[in-house]
Amino acid sequence: MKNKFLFIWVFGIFMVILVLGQQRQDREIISVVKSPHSIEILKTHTFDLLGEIEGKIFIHVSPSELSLLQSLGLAYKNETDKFIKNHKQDFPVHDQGGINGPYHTYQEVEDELSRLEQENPNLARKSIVGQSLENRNLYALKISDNVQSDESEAEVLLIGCHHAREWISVEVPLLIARYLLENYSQNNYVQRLVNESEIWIIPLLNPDGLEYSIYYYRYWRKNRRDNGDSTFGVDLNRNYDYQWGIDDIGSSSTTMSDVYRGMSPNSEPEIQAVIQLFQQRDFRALISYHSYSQVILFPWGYTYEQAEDSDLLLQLSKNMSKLMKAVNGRVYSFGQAGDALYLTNGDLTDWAYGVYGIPAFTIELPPVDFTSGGFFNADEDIDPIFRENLPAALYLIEWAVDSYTTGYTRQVPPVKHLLCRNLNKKAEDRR
Ligand code: 0X9
Ligand code: CA
Ligand code: CA
Ligand code: CA
Ligand code: ZN
Repeated sequence: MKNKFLFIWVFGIFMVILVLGQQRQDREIISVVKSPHSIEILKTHTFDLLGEIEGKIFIHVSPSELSLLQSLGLAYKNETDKFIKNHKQDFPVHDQGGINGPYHTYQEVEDELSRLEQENPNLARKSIVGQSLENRNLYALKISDNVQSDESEAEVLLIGCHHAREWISVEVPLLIARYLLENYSQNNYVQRLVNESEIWIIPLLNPDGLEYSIYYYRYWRKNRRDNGDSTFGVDLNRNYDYQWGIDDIGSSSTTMSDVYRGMSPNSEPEIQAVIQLFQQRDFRALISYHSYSQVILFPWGYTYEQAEDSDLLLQLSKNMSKLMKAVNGRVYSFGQAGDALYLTNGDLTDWAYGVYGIPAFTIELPPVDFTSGGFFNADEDIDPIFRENLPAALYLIEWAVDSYTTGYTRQVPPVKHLLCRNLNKKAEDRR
C-alpha cells in the first residue's frame, strides 16, 4: 500500500515538472539575418515577428514553426536565453505591488475596480460581464451620472488586454477610469462628458493569459484554451465573427500559432462576453488598447480596401494623435489597420465597425518598436503613457456624445488645445 502511494506521489511530481517544463519551453525567441531572401520567406507565413535590431529580425516561434524554418532552409540563431535572462532583471523584488510591481494582476484589477466603485457609488458600477475559460471574472466598470440606471446617453467602450503580454494595455483604461472619477467634481469638461455618456471600461479581457504571462511565461499572448493537441491558446483578437479566417495571412488555422483564430468564430468565452455586452448596450465608439508600436489603427484590418467611413476614421485618428503629441511630445502615427501595420482578420475593431458601424480604434501603446523595449515598459512610463492617452479617449467620447445628440454625424469636434493644457495641469496636480 505504502509503495503504491509513494509511486503515485513520485509520478505526480514528475508529471508536474514535465508539464511546467513543456509550457516554458513551448516557444523560443530566435533571430534571422535580414535579407531580401529571409523577408520573402517570413512574409508568406504568419510568424510572430517581435522586431528588428541591427539587421536581425527577432521571432517568437513554436517548435513546429521552428521545424518549418529549418525545412525552408533559413539559418537562425536561438536567442531565448539571452533574451529572457535580460528581462529577468526587469523582474525585481518590488516592495509594493507584488511580482509585477505597479502593473496589475487579475486580483489587483478586481480590488481597484471595487475600490473605485465603493468610493464613487453614484458614478461607478462594477459588473461581471462574463467568465474566462479558467473561470475568472471578466469585469467591467460603468462610469456615468446616475450610474445605476440605463439612460439614453452615448455609450463608449474602452477595453484592454486582449493580449496577455501587453501589460500596459491594462493600465491605461484603468487609469482613465480612475481619472474620470477623481476629477469629476472639479473639472467641468470631465463632468459634462461623464454626465452625458455611459463609459464602459473593461481593463482586462484576457485574465487567464495575463496571469500566465506574469507567473510562467512573460511572452504569452493568447488565452489559455487547451487545443487538445498539447498546444494552448486562441488569439482573442482573431476570434470575432467578422470576416473570420477569410485568409491565412491575417490569422492562422494552426493551433500552435500565436495568431491562431480558434475552432470557430466567437468560440472563446471572453469574446462571447464582449458580444453579449454589445447586444445589451448601445455603443457608439470604442478603443481597444494594445502594445506596442505607438500607432492608432482603424478598420479595415482584413483588407486594403477602404472603409465607407474612412474619412471620419482618419479625421478622428488624426485629431487623437494631435492631442496625444501635445502631452509629452510623443508621436502616434495613424492609419488604416491593414496598411499601417499588417492584415488581421477577426479582430474586435473590424467586428465592431462591420457589424455595428461604429468608429472603432486599436491604439498600440508605446514604445514605438522592439528596440525601445517591445512589450516592456518601465514602471515610470505608465503614468506618462496614460496621460497622453487621456485626451484622445476623452475626445472620442466627446465625438460620441455630440453625434448621439445630433444623430450619427461625420463631423468631428475641433481639437481644443486649451482643454488639453487643462487636462495636463490636473494630472500634474495629482502628483
Ligand atoms: O495583431 C493584433 O491583434 C494587433 N497588434 S498586436 O501587436 N497588439 O497584436 C493589431 C490589431 C489591429 N488590426 C490590424 N493591424 N489589422
Ligand atoms: Ca502589481
Ligand atoms: Ca448617466
Ligand atoms: Ca444607455
Ligand atoms: Zn495586442
